[in-house]
Amino acid sequence: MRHDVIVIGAGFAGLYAMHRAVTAGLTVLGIDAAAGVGGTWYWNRYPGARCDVESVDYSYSFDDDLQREWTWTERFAAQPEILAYLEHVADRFDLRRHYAFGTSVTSAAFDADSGTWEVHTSTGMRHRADFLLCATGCLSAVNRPALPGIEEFAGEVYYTAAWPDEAPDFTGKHVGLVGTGSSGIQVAPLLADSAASLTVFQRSPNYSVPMPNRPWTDDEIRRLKAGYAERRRRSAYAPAGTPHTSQTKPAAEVDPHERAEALRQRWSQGGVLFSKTFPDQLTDLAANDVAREFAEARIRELVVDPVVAEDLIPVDHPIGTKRICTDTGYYQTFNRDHVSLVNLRREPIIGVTADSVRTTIAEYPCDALVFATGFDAMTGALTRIDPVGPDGDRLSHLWADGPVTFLGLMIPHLPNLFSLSGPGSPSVLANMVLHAEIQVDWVFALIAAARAEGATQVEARPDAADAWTRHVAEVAEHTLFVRADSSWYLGANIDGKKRVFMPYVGGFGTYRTHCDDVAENDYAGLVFTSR
Ligand code: N01
Repeated sequence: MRHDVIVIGAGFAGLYAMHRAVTAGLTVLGIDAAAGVGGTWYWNRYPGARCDVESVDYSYSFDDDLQREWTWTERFAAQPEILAYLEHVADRFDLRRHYAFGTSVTSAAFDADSGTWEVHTSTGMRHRADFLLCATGCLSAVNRPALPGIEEFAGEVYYTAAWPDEAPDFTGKHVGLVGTGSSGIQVAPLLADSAASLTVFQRSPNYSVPMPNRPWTDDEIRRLKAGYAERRRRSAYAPAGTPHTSQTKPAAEVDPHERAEALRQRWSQGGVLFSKTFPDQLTDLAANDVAREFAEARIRELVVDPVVAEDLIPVDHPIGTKRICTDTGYYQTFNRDHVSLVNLRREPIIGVTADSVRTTIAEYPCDALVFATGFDAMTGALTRIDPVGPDGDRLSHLWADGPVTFLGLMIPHLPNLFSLSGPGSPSVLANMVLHAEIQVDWVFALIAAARAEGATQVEARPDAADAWTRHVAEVAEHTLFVRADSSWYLGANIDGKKRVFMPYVGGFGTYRTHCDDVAENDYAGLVFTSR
């Protein structure tokens, strides 16, 4: 059957795209590999999974009634509550009936004769649509490292990014945790609570700020709801899509006492805000050092064993240039007698046996292995589908030297295809929910404009995409982000992946202005054609 639109994904971006398609009166099919809605919040149901952006900001703004009706219970919502919210949204706007769940898209190709995308699925179905909206997520293609001997391991194996529905029981078990990014740092304290022993295998340490989570009081909720319109107004063109701003003065211009106070305040506010205490913190190494030294002093305070504390302090990146983590008692977990840290930079893993992980120095018995090893981020979900354009151009070839996009949304040679939250957009550096809303609104305005003109095909001009991609790289070059050697922002966590800084660091508000300008200038940079 031919649809106007196919939406791949039922996470924040996919559900909103579905809602926009339905309200625009378009015929639409949604496809998602999961058994239900939720996207990343469906799969990442590991204990401790929580958002590091405040719940009242990390939620849709498009419907006032939805905003008024839904009441977040905590400042930083946990995965079950975020999933319940997305299920509520799906029901409230009757979105589920448009989806094929439990279905993966295996390939997609643009058929020049009919001017449609033809999508093949894991269930053997073929679907066609004029427009293909890929809300496939920037952190959804799971990285499953092929440790030598892993197939011999006789114990249980889990991935935080594909956690089973039925919670595993680690009581009395010797658990090995591989990976110390945001997911590993969140899950470690909870694994330690039930396991007989926890061994954390750390390749690269990360900086983490404690999450000062607490329930919202009734009074706060009343005031938050009353002030929602203003809160959203302040977020609309803000650097990160939240109402928070940084100190206005560069770190060096603030006297040392005031500087320490600003850092203390940001540290106690929690979340990712610490990496933006000063406006120059991510562009000037001296300013970054001030914040970095503050954070490192906190790690040394929290961890009793000074050798372990030093191992937990990053050595390969300025603070904030890899996603800063947010934890609940992570560092203190290493003060527990049954928890140990293995520094893989000193003793790399050489193999896995039936019941242990072996490094160059020792053998660590494990009954269960938990991999919190991240994702083939930003590009992986889409290159695994590998869409093919009308002239036979495959995405994996088009992006062999790094992703090339126009506004992080469109890809030359792949007409009528939109990559939501993809490379070249601020996505992972901003409030993902408002980001999804602005991109989806832009896409539907473009579809309406194309149809109003009688155009059947819209495509990014190669020179416009090259210019945007150069701009994305140039903005990143002026920051410290490019110095983070092991960052997934650069694709450095995946063997063989071209190292290119993928997100747009120019800020959410600036990005939005670029998108507005293109739309207001008759979609300069795009080619409209009719068949
Ligand atoms: O993944 P990661 P994540 N052997 O890539 C290690 C968002 N998120 O799922 O750095 C040994 O950050 C790898 O080591 P290295 C957030 O944006 C948000 O934790 O490559 N180790 C690293 O330590 C976040 O940034 C929230 O040297 C291996 C870890 O595995 C993003 O998702 C919560 C290895 C992977 O860390 C990704 O976070 C969770 C190997 N072969 C996630 N391969 C919140 O909102 C990889 N590693 C709070």
